Parts: sequence; structure tokens; C-alpha cells
Amino acid sequence: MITEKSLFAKHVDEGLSSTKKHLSSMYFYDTKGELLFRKIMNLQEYYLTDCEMEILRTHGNEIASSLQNEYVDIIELGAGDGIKTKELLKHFDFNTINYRPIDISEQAIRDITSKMKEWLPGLNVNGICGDYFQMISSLKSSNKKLILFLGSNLGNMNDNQASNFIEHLDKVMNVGDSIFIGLDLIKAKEIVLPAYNDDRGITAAFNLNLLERMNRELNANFIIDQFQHYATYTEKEGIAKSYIKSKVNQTVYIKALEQNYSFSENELIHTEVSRKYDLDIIRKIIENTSLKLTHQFTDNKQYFTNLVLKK
Ligand code: AVI
Repeated sequence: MITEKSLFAKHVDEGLSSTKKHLSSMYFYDTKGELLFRKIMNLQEYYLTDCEMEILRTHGNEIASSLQNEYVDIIELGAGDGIKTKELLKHFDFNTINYRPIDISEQAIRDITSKMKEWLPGLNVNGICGDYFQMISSLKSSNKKLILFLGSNLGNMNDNQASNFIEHLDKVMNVGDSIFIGLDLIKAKEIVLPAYNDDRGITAAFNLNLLERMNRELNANFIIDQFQHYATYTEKEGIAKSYIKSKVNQTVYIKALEQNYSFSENELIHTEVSRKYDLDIIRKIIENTSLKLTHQFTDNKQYFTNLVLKK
């Protein structure tokens, strides 16, 4: 049986053995990573949270009325702490919705269930613990669906993966169902880069936690101080990229893999893409689906957008 841990070990071996070293950003989110990500979301530099919150606060009523016309399962992919979602859900008629947050963390599901019930008494909440990538097929049903995918989570996939993901969602949707998605927009480097390289070093700690996780779970002997966080962004490409850079020539032993891995000075391990969008990129991503872009909402500064994609 392939356990979560052995899959992690396999991916680490593949990523650290390739000529251009890489590790998947999906491994950021262990308990420590989740906590650091919550801190990132509250950083002044991480404008994404406030911009999406502004959209939901300002247009929540309008968004809800554009989305609801009969009983609907509101499924949220990667629900997190639910603070933004609450701003949207409060505009729905609780007698006609069933809120189904999905999150990989059991604790997150427990927290969001109790908090939503406290914030929005009367709301039906049926949380599901699991990896939403692997759960999409199980969402197929005759129930009318609204799928929430907030926080520019799509941006952590490359464009091919994003198209496949949306195509997969399209297949479990029925005519009349919608996706409500939040996406960060392409903008100047002076705004985007600090969001991925904050002054307090929280994003650095979040990225370097990948090394700590390998130490904890795979008995590796990474000396964290000998690596550093490195982020890049060009407006032309519209993709923020995060790396871990080796400060010196060094060799690390990973006991679970019984293998040494060498890093030369300044060598990079690619750990994350955070894609920024414009409407052309979105149209391309949904071009092989039967989804239509029906509504667009943006914040005042036009940094972020929320879109309705309707089947
Ligand atoms: C979850 N995701 C949308 C975040 C982002 O902006 O790419 C993850 C993150 N990585 C560094 N800071 C935040």
C-alpha cells in the first residue's frame, strides 16, 4: 500500500534527483505549514486576502443572487478558516443551501464547522476531510452545485494542470451549476513580489518548512540555515516563483530513502508557482469545457478578481 508518507518520500526522491531540482508545493501544508500560511494570509504584503474580502463584502449580495435560484450544495474546495466564505454565505437563504467545505486538514474541518454554525446560525454544514484533487469524481450527483474555489488556489497549478483541473470539475457539474473562483490578477512586480517575500520572513519560514518536514518525516539532516528562500516575479510572464537556494556546496542524507543528495552553492530547488491571471489566460484555461464566464467582480484597486463560470 502506498502511504501518504511513502508518496512524499517518492516525490522527494524524484524532485531532488532531477537536474533542475523541484519539490511540490502541496507538501507545504503540514500542521506547521498550515499555521504559517494563516499568518501569511494576514500579512500586510499579502494583499490577496484583503482584496478578495473587499469583493465579497462589497458585492456579496449581488454575487449570491446571481448564483442561487433553487436548493444548492455549496461545495468549497480547500476551505481553510472560512472567514472570507462567511461574507458570501451570509447572503444566501439558509433553508435552501447545504454548505460542504472540503479540506485536507481534519482540524480545519472541525474548526470551520463550529465557527460557521456560530457565525451563521441555521446554516447546514457538512464538512468533508480529504484532498480535493482526489475527491472531484465523488462530487458527481444530481444535486444542484455551486463550487467555491477562492484565494487564487488555482494559481498554484501550471496552466496545463489548471485546464485539466477545471475540465475535471466541468465533468461532475450539471447544466446550471456554477464555479465561483477567486484569482489574483497580473500586476506590477513592486506589488506582487513583496507578497512572496515579506519583511518578517514568514513566507521564507513557510517555504523552508519543506526542509524541516523532510527532517521530521523522512529523517533527513538538512541544516536549515544553510538554505534560503528565494522568490521571483516578472509582470510579462505573470508568475511568481518560489525556490529554496543552497547557500553553500553541501550534501544531505535522507535516511528514509537511504540516499545522499548534493547541492552546489546557489543551486535552486523550485518549490512553487503562483500564477497571476488576465481574462485571456482564463478563457484559454476554460476553452475545452462547457463553462461560460458570466460574471466578473473586482476590488477597487483591480488587484484581484472573482468570476462566475456557469455550465
Ligand atoms: C495558497 N496559495 C494561493 C498561496 C499563493 O499565493 O500562491 C500560497 C502561498 N505561497 C506563498 N505565499 C502564499
